[in-house]
Amino acid sequence: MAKYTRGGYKISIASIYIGYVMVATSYIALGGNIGDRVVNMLWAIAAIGRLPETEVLAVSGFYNTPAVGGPPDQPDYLNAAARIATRLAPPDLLAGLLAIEIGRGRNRRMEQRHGPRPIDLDILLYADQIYQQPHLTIPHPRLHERLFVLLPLNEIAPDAWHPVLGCRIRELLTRSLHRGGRGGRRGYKRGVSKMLGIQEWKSMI
Ligand code: A4P
Ligand code: MG
Repeated sequence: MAKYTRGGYKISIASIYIGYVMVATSYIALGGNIGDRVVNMLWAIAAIGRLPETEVLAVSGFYNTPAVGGPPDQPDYLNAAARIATRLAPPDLLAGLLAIEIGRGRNRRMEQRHGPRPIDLDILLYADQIYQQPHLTIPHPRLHERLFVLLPLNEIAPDAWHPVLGCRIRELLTRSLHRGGRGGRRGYKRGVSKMLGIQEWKSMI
């Protein structure tokens, strides 16, 4: 597909334009393991929907997942994925997500790497773009390694395309489940479970 570069990121000519501003479909990972995890998740979803020029199109169920990495004995996470439509460029979308994290009490200065946090919002995919800057990498560089990302993402976007690995999310999930080990099938059996289906959490709003 023909592409040109503007402002450091590639724009596909297949992207949709409404007026003069491109609308991109993007996928966001949500995760947190401090406080009331369900409330934090619902709060973050609502806040994403209030970002300028952004609409939440779909959200997966909420998954209870054992922590991967970080300090020992940190609490389980709640993880989910959301599909959004946005006119924000990737750096502006990231800035919006970081502001939401801070609004929910996240304080990076006090955190250990991969340590407990009320809410973490990562950009997984942005249209079919590959974006590499010092503070932002899209697709998210660890998307394909993590069952806690792939399970919810596959629920809402099995056919979404990973532009670096050249395959669909459903294939990445299948590979991850068959790999075994920490993020694979054995990890799944060790405690990843769907805590709330979409209808269940929607009924809580
Ligand atoms: N950054 C670069 N690319 C991106 C992107 N695509 N989306 C930069 C968002 N941010 C991106 O992230 C550090 C910096 O990465 C950001 O300031 C941004 O400039 P952070 O949110 O401060 O820290 P982090 O999330 O701890 O770092 P990292 O390395 O992104 O960690 P991961 O990979 O997100 O893992 N276990 C379970 N079960 N569930 C989880 O959700 N999450 C983590 C964090 C570890 N273990 C987990 C979970
Ligand atoms: Mg993050």
